[in-house]
Amino acid sequence: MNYRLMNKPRVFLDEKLQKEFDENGFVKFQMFSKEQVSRIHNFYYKMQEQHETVIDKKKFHATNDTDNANLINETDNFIKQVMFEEMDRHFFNYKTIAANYLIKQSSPDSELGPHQDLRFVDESKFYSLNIWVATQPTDRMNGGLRFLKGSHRLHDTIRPLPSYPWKYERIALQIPRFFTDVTTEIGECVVLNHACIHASYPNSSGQNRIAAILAIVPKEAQIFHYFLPDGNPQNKVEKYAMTLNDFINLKSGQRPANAWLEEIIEYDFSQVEVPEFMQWVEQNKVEQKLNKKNVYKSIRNKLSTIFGNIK
Ligand SMILES: O=C(O)CCC(=O)C(=O)O
Repeated sequence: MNYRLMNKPRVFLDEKLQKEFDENGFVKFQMFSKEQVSRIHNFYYKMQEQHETVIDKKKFHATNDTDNANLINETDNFIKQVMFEEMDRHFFNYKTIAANYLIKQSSPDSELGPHQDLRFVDESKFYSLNIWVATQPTDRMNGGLRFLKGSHRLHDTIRPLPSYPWKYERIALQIPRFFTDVTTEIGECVVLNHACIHASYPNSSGQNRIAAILAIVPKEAQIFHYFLPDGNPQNKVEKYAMTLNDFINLKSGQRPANAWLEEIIEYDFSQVEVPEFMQWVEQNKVEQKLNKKNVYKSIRNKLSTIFGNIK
């Protein structure tokens, strides 16, 4: 088995899934049973009251946003317990970060615009990813996911908190017309590279949309939290080496209390402009076509081996 793909350690057992993930920045497949999904669903409702302390402020929120260390810890344990029943059938050489619920209330304000997730690892050598599973089928009516295919390869970006000077802010309005929508059925998960630009539709279904996520990284990757104070003084990003406990106790907007400050990085947050983005879009289209051709070729070759020459 080829352990490294695109010079980064692989985590998928299935080479086809790994390839699609590497090329597109996301991949969807059936991972959970209905029964597992309904356990994830029911646990959310058991903890609903503690969870929904932030819903007046945020129509989309994660368990972490509650700043409730007990709830964050219990949720993390529960989601991991269910997901671990399936993890080793699909992934290897990984370690987990945190698990969360992502709640999207039915509201026009629940839309998530184009963004990249936080950076957890040195992305020149590794990637980090979310396993995302919703507890009901999803589509554009109830907060379905959307992706800019291949965008994890566009730039090596640092995405710090609480200040988040996003490198793609100036082109954010251009992005949605190039999105690929991903619908899901019960038990299907979407695995997404944290560096891939993605978004989700507002939920207009009249019911909460509940999803669970688990963040994982290749086993040998050191996990970091990138902190940039509000006001973004001189683009000086503090890079902290983190344990899971540091994440559980991390308070929004604050430095991790006990984590080791590994280095201070002066990162260039200068913006990607429209012409550069459009050039990338064109080039990416060509690459996607080539990839499709190569997939077709390899299927042809396999069939030829089985059935003799195919015209
Ligand atoms: O659940 C959603 O609607 C968005 C998910 C997302 O952005 C993520 O998992 O990074």
